[in-house]
Amino acid sequence: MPTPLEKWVDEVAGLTKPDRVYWCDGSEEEARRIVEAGLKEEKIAGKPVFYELNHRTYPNSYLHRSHPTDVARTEHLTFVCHPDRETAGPNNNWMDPKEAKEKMTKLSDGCMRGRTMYVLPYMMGHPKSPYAKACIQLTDISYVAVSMRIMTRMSKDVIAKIGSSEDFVKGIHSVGDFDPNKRFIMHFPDEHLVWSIGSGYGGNALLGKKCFSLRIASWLGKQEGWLAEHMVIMGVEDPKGNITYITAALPSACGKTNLAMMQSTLPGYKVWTLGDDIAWLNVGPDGRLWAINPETGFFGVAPGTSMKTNPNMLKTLLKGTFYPTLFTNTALNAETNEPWWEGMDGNPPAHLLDWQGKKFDPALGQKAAHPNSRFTASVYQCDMLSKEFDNPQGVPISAILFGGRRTHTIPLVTESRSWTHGVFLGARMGSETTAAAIHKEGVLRRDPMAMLPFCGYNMGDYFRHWLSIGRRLKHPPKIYSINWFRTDENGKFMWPGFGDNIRVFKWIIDRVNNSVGVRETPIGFLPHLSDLDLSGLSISKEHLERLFAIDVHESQKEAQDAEEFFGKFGDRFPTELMEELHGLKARLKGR
Ligand code: OXD
Ligand code: MN
Repeated sequence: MPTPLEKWVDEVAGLTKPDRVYWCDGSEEEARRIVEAGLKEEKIAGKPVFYELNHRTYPNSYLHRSHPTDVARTEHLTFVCHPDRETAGPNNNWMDPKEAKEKMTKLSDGCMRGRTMYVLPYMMGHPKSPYAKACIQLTDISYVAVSMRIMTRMSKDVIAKIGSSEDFVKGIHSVGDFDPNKRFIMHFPDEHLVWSIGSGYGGNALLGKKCFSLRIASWLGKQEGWLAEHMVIMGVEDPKGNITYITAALPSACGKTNLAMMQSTLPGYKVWTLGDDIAWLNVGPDGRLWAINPETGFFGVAPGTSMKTNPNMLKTLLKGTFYPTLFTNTALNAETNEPWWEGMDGNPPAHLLDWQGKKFDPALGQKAAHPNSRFTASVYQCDMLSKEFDNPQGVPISAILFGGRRTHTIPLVTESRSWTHGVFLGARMGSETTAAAIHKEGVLRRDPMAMLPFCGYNMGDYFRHWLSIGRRLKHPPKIYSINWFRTDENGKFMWPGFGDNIRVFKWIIDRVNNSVGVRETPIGFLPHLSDLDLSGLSISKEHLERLFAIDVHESQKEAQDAEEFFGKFGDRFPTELMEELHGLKARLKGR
């Protein structure tokens, strides 16, 4: 009698018609064989899936060049298929599940012909965590199979764990023919199923990541009483050796990976990394909020990663273990066979191939590495990995940070007045678009809790869920708004950022320990400037004051804009947060 898992794999193979079905065991030897298939047999638009890099300097590292039309997440082709549109909410594209299944069945007929279907068994979360989920992804490309082995706990034990149960998370993935017109990423939250075709790019194709661990998991969390969040998890050790655990939500392109691996500039303070992208948060029996990172890898943006911005990431990439390290759409130094990207230390090499493998000509004014080029590396290669990383319970969280790229209005750090006010600060979060993005520069996009593209249900309900979690916490973390990106009249950043952000963390830890006070302002609690440790930093008093300045007119405009955004969620937007908004407006008016 076949198990439900075997039956499902047979059914998908019957539809997609691969030449071979291969069940992965997650071993090192197997990873080498799959890389080999990507080097020699499998092709993307006639070219190999992997190129071997210089293993003397970049041990066990490979370059992947994606299909040129397939370089980023495609939000407009991403659908959340709840039975009704209202449950998906205004924050998601919606399709009726039946219609979506019919569409995907048609597109998938024979889509794996000539290819191998890899069956990938993996856990999101430590297998001993009660929050861990057993998952199976089917894919027809070695790049995804190898990436998933880095990003998740992949092992044949997961097949044994699933046994004859029907309870496992399903992912069906095929690169199809990479046709952007036949590219869809469909989520079926009630079936714990993600079905993706036409793309091999990370967020569209590594289905354990954004698709399951955020979109579907946020829906599971809503039903089961926990939160799946787009957050960094880090431990900050003080000079006495006490470690405070903190999570931070920032939209894409605001430096989450750099923050997670911050190299402290304050003597005696040290950061320990637990995750750079996803946090699952639950209310522990002790009434505190606990966090686990369900992933085991970093899938970070390469351009801008340097010894100045993130020395620890570079060290991680160069470490080399039996997990391969992958570089996707970076440029290549043709002389040394090493990856290269804009913002790396040193001058551009003389003989450079661009991300598509063509000879790079700087005169053309284009970038050599794709702006969204990536590295994929195991967390176990990171020297600053927290010793609690594999603790199935996770770590207790003392502070939650909500940030974004805001050149005006938002102070360097603001403490919320309460949990509800903190949820309000998260809900009004936004970030200004950068020149690197396709959007107009400097346009503010609201992105509540950095979850707008990743919340798998109506965000009005999501805000309510955050409030209900707060009611269950006996010892809630303090919530902060942070902003490293305020600029002066010449457009120059006023705060040095990077390793100096530790100074803000030190103040937050002092607040958690009740060792410093605050100033009450209309927008929340601000530090007494003398409580900030600025030793070794040359920053004038006037400059510092401007980092915390509240312009009443700008703040009123900000509140107005947030109100318009909240209006999109209609009746589902919680009254408690509307009251926070009205309270803010009244305080700004001086009433
Ligand atoms: C990511 C993203 O790739 O947030 O992590 O876009
Ligand atoms: Mn992310």
